[in-house]
Amino acid sequence: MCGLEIHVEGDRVGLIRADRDDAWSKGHLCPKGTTLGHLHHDPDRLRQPIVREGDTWREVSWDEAFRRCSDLLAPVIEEHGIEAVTAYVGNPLAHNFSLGRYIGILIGMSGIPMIYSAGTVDQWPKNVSSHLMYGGMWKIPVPDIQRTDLLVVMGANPHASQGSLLACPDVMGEIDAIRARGGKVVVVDPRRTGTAARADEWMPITPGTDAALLLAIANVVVADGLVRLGHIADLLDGVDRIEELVAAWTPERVAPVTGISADRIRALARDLATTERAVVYGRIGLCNQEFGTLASWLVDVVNALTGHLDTVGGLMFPRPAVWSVTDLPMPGLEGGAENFGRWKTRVRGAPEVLGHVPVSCLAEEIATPGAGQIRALFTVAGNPVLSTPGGDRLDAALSGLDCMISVDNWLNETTRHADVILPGLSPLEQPHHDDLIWNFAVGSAANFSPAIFPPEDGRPHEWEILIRLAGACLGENAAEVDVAAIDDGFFDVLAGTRGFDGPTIREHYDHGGPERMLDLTLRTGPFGDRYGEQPGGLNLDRLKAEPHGIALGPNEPCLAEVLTTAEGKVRLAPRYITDDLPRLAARLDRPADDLVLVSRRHLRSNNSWMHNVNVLVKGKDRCTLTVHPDDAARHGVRDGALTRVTSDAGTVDVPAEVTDDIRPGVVSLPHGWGHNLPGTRLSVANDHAGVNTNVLAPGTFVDVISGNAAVNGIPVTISPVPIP
Ligand SMILES: Nc1nc2c(c(=O)[nH]1)N[C@H]1C(S)=C(S)[C@@H](COP(=O)(O)OP(=O)(O)OC[C@H]3O[C@@H](n4cnc5c(=O)[nH]c(N)nc54)[C@H](O)[C@@H]3O)O[C@H]1N2
Ligand SMILES: Nc1nc2c(c(=O)[nH]1)N[C@H]1C(S)=C(S)[C@@H](COP(=O)(O)OP(=O)(O)OC[C@H]3O[C@@H](n4cnc5c(=O)[nH]c(N)nc54)[C@H](O)[C@@H]3O)O[C@H]1N2
Ligand SMILES: [Mo]
Repeated sequence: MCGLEIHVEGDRVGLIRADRDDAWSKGHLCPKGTTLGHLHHDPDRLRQPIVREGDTWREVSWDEAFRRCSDLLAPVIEEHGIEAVTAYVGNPLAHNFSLGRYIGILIGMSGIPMIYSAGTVDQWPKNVSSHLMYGGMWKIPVPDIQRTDLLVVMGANPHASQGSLLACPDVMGEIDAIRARGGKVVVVDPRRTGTAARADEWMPITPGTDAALLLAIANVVVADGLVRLGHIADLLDGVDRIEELVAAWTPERVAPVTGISADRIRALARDLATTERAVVYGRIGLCNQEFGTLASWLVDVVNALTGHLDTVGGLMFPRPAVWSVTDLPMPGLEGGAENFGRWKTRVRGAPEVLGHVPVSCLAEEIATPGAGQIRALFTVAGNPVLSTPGGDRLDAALSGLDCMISVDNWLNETTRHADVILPGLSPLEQPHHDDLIWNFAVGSAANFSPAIFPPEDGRPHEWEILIRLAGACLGENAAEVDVAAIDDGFFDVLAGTRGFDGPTIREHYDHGGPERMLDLTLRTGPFGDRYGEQPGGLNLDRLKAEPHGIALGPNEPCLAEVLTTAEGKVRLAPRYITDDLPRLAARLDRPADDLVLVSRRHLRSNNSWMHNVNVLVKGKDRCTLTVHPDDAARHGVRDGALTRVTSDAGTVDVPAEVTDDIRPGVVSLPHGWGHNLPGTRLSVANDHAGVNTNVLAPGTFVDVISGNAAVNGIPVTISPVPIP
């Protein structure tokens, strides 16, 4: 979403820098953005489909690759049905228009009954709370950090991530600006992060106990008579119920387990309630934990009780210029939680929630023989061997598949198991309009970037690959699928949801694909020209005439229009979630863990896949175990020395980094490392291998009611690795 200025010399990318005139990012850029040229020129990046032949790979034509996909899928489907086929879809879908828009075709049209995704190692708890509170899993309010005077950051480190479920250019600049205008920033995190270092206060919390902290904050707000519902009072259902529920959760009760003193909790609660513009922001540290849904829900509850939901400087609902596929209603998910658990997984018996089960189930569903066994897998822009709990088990299971097809640009830890790899275009060979992430932006804007380089002759776009694979699942030869017809059909469905006749408005176009769909979703969006009904409104041609993009203003209160619950109100106390409170209460009485593991991110990294860019990985090794000096001393661990970390799930040996920037009793590893596996083609990443933290993550350690992985708060032991 940051505007780039890309200088090209012939067919080479020269300098990439921030576009100072960009209407949205105004010259801000993170180090990843400057490396698109490296990704484009990376000699390891696949440019041709490859098919496995025993232990070797052969580059083939697209026709042959597609044909091979059909040949591999057909016998599986014939013998075991489409139920034996699944897909894992990964994070880059969220910022690749071609994939993000068309994955729905692979999933929806192919007949694949269910898929796995990175969602259950990420934001699933927030999806659950939003679905139950507001009536839509993607109706996620974001903190209005540009206009707030008190920001409480819980389980997020925008210093590294640049904001998550929060799109705002130069987040750290905005955090500095809060303080510069006399406001305050508090960071609740077991680690003293780069964000905490720039805040007024760091609250080192015990991992997994944020829900208890938030309940105590709500308790004080209620007990002190500070509830202030403001203009949304009539839109809130269940305030009384919340007041009852929080009564038992006094600061004194939660202080010992959270590690935050009762006085401090009271003061923070009062600050939140009495500051006109204040907001609590919670992110992945609150989701990827044992009580993820409770914590994610309570963030919104506390904001609502203190008058900071749907208000300037509080949590606000974005209004993206372009509506995304996440706006489409999900069949079977009307209503509330009564629709959860429609089915359970075969091996573990995990119930589906919002159509997903814990991603760690995938390994056992592949490895366990019997009716219903998964025998064919698509991976689309995902690297679950590194990024999901028990990735080592999945790694072992993948080689037992009858058919694995990966839509991916690299031969990495996951795709090395594929039978066919179908590479997408480089980020510079395709146009770009950020899609999903505008749903989480502090304001509205639109920006279209044309492709810089033409794709090599005959190379399909990823949307086309996805359509062909859907066809293959239906028994067609993927090479011969009528891509245009399916694309037209999809367009018509989307147009229909906005009250337009697809075939009629298709007359406006001489092309299909993502650009046509982008135009549709822009024109029928809140700022669009509605194909002439709103003269002066936006369309793609107008957007293209503005290379620096178009800013459309900050978020505005709009709760009433956002809500899609049956009664048109916020369900502040959904039964499905409040029923989970006894599990949290039991946590208060559990003996303290000696040592637990949490995850972290680094600025010059992106999950598992940008480690093949030399400028991002050079310098000090970042895949280290951070340990507090007291814990290091207790366990005989020395700074820089190889240290053994063991959990119920596995063991890794990794250099320790002794630092007091972490709470005693907590150690931390970044995720996305563990490269240099045999058969991968990642020359740079393999020289900076690191270890896979997800070997330590037990797949069964989840936030029970969402099924989301708890990769934070994993009990571990540490010891020095003996020097042979
Ligand atoms: N322990 C622990 N584990 C975690 C997390 C954590 O905090 N701690 N975080 C979780 C989170 S939030 C996420 S989102 C997941 C990420 O999990 P994944 O999405 O599975 O992992 P990524 O590393 O993002 O993998 C991206 C894949 O996409 C490929 N790719 C990159 N660009 C493109 C493209 O343009 N087209 C195609 N077709 N492929 C492309 C890359 O080669 C790579 O294989 O990890 C999760 N895992
Ligand atoms: N540079 C860079 N940017 C990224 C990514 C990347 O890999 N690199 N990944 C992208 C993706 S896919 C995502 S989802 C976002 C995530 O963006 P963020 O949510 O900001 O994720 P992190 O930077 O991992 O910060 C999470 C913090 O939660 C803390 N934490 C762990 N357990 C707990 C707990 O129990 N309670 C509390 N209060 N805190 C806890 C961790 O110490 C960590 O500091 O970042 C995105 N941006
Ligand atoms: Mo993520």
